[in-house]
Amino acid sequence: MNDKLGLPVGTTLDRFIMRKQEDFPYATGELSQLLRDIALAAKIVNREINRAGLLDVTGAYGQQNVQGEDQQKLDVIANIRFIRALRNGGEVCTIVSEEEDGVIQTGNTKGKYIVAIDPLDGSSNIDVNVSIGTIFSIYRRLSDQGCDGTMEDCLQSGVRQVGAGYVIYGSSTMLVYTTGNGVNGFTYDMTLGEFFLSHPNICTPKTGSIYSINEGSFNSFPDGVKQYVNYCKENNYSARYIGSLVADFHRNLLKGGIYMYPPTAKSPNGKLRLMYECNALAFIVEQAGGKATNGSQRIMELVPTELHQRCPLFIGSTEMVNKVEEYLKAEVEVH
Ligand code: P6P
Repeated sequence: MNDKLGLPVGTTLDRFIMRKQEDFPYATGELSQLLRDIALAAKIVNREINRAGLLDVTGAYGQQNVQGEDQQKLDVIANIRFIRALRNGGEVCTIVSEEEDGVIQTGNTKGKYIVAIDPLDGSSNIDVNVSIGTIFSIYRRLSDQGCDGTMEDCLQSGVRQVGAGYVIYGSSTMLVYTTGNGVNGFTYDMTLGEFFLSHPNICTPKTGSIYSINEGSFNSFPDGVKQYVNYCKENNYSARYIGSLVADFHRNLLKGGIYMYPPTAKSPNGKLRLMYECNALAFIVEQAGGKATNGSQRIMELVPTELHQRCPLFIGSTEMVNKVEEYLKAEVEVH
């Protein structure tokens, strides 16, 4: 199989990035270098995760992040590794990280790019050996080069992303990303230390029969979501919920399905963060032919006002997202 460029499965990530760059006559290579920097950090974090059980870097770090969530040791390690790789790479002026209260200025004042990142999502699953992931969005800065990135640079809508991707540290480690021309997946070969093109030109099925949601919160779901969950049961869909966003999203992307994190009593605005979870996965799923909304609005058109703001997320196969939106719309019309 080949991707849109005709590059064969087995092409290295580096060669793929170079060929993609050739397609952009005015590309000067900075975005390509940024992607390489992310891949480098992913390799390092992958090694730390694989050794976690042996090096006693599992478990809680003993502090909480800005979200008030207990940081895991690997959360902190991953955050340090990605910030270091982006700082040393030189292309990124400012970073928004789930693990940091405010923005991180890298000192690369000539850097053209902003990165919003969840260095290690689902980290509570680390100790029980469940797949976890890194999620990232890339934006061009709006401010002039020569100074630190601004808050306006960081609070851009998802439609302004120039790149987005995730790393899934699972039965195999994969990097899946888009720069706005389709979605491609690369599988990591630890023996060679390389990512190889394994899933060229990923297209997600228009519909599916897998639904992912934490039904433990069913009683506090909006009525429209309750009705859709019951619709899934009546149609004998499969309930698949790993509790790790990247793992649930990746399976649904390849097989067809929908992941939902609606407003709940515990998380009235949903649990997932717009800047470094929802926007990135929304860009990917749209590039793969799917859909991502907050139940009524396109995720990528939401205008961010805070770095760590949360939003409800309905993401996956277009026809499945449309269906839950029908139930939610009917709920609104009834009230
Ligand atoms: P709940 C992990 O903490 C995470 O951010 C996502 O990876 C995951 O899908 C979700 O939260 C799980 O949340 O409330 O169902 O445990």
